[in-house]
Amino acid sequence: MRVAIIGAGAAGLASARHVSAQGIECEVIEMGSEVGGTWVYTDEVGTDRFGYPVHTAMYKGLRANLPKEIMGFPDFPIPEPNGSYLDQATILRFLNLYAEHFNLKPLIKFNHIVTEVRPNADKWSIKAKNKITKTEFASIYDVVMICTGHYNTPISPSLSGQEKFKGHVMHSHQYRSNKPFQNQRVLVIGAGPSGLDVAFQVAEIAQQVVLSYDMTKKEVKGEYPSNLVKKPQVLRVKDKEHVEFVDGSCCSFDTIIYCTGYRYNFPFLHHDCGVSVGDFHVRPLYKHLIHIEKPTMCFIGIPYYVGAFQMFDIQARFYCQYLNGSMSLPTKEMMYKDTEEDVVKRKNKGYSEKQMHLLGHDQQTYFEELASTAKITPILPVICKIWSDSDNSFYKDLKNFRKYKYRILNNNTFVSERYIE
Ligand SMILES: Cc1cc2nc3c(=O)[nH]c(=O)nc-3n(C[C@H](O)[C@H](O)[C@H](O)COP(=O)(O)OP(=O)(O)OC[C@H]3O[C@@H](n4cnc5c(N)ncnc54)[C@H](O)[C@@H]3O)c2cc1C
Ligand SMILES: *[C@@H]1O[C@H](CO)[C@@H](O)[C@H](O)[C@H]1NC(C)=O
Ligand SMILES: *[C@@H]1O[C@H](CO)[C@@H](O)[C@H](O)[C@H]1NC(C)=O
Ligand SMILES: *[C@H]1O[C@H](CO)[C@@H](O)[C@H](O)[C@@H]1NC(C)=O
Repeated sequence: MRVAIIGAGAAGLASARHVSAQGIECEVIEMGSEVGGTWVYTDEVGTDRFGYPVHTAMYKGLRANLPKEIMGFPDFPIPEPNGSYLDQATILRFLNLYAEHFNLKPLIKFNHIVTEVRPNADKWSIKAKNKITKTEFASIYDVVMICTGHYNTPISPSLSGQEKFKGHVMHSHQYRSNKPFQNQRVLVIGAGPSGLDVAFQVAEIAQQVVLSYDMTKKEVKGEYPSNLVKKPQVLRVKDKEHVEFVDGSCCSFDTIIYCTGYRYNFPFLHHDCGVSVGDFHVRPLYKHLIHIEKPTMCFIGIPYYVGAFQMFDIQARFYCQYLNGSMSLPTKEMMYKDTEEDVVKRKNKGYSEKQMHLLGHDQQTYFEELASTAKITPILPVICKIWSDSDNSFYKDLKNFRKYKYRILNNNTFVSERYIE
């Protein structure tokens, strides 16, 4: 059996580690020149020096918004000695350590961008292009694991009257540092993790920052810098610099930064793969993971708002139980039924069509389902408890939440205490 793993970010690395541990031959195809995916920083935005889309949204000075105690892999924790909230370079170093520890780098074909995945009888034919030599690569695999991430194709809504705006307009995907915004008036749209983090960073240097978001949905509390104000949604762009908000107020800006998220995008999937990819969903997947019609294809990392590395690990182990014959899959009908039940549960909880892969505070339930279905080691409850605690602190006190350090006491309990750097 030959397995192709597309992408060498955290998800691809966890997959390669567990697949190769089965003694199964696997090859990782990665378009970048190093491991780490999202955690690799580059000055490039838009397209890279080879003319391909830049993958990463990483920016200077990014510190993780989850503590290191839950950002490692279940049996390969992050060894750093000090505070809980690590910076980008440290996480990237950790992913390299992981890849070296499990001897994964020799499995990776770097600088190869996958251009097509297509069914070929009961196998998969994959085409890739070497970005440096421009030569084509093609090969046939029995199994394909798609680990290409989903924070790389930005969504930017168009504001009414946007064409009138003469300032700079960008998406957080292109944000690399706060330097360009010195003394500017900046409008940040969206108050998710990126919007908040970017707004705080830009406020350090800008004249004024306005953070615009749907204030009826989520209250973002805590202490704000004095030059950062919150406003409701934009009504329209009035002229070359003025933007009017739904509360009737109006301000002028030099720059608008959309922090309005990303959509799923797998441009290399041939139509015959039978995967339906919408902005906010990928179908038909069993457990958000296995292609129901063609189970030799899986996606690692589709769910979001989750302890990502922990999830990649348990998803990869779940899939390996299937690959190595320890678990057989239910019938297609049963898998569709299972997926449909999940959709109904979500609707009953008030989740929208856009939230079909959101886990959040329910991630423990998902992990338990994977563990009990495949009879694999579960993710410890303490991990999900820390995730929830950290997430609550983020929204309660964005300015200070990273000053806490977590300590795991046992499978179920933790303490967090103020940590002086
Ligand atoms: C700004 C930002 C901050 C974040 N902060 C945190 C945080 O603090 N904590 C946390 O847990 N998570 C955070 N995340 C989420 C983060 O995305 C995950 O932690 C994780 O890194 C995702 O891993 P991945 O392997 O799924 O995807 P990626 O890291 O995106 O890796 C995908 C890989 O696939 C490769 N690839 C893509 N397309 C192709 C192709 N066609 N051919 C070949 N290779 C391809 C890419 O080059 C890349 O290396 C953050 C995300 C962003 C964008
Ligand atoms: C951790 O803290 C110690 C003591 O302050 C310091 O010497 C060390 O360099 C720090 N380690 C890292 C990785 O930051
Ligand atoms: C903690 O969880 C692990 C993994 O599920 C289990 O093997 C171990 O026995 C648990 N420890 C305690 C004290 O319950
Ligand atoms: C699949 O195969 C063996 C049985 O031979 C299991 O004991 C393993 O744990 C393995 N699964 C995974 C996920 O490694």
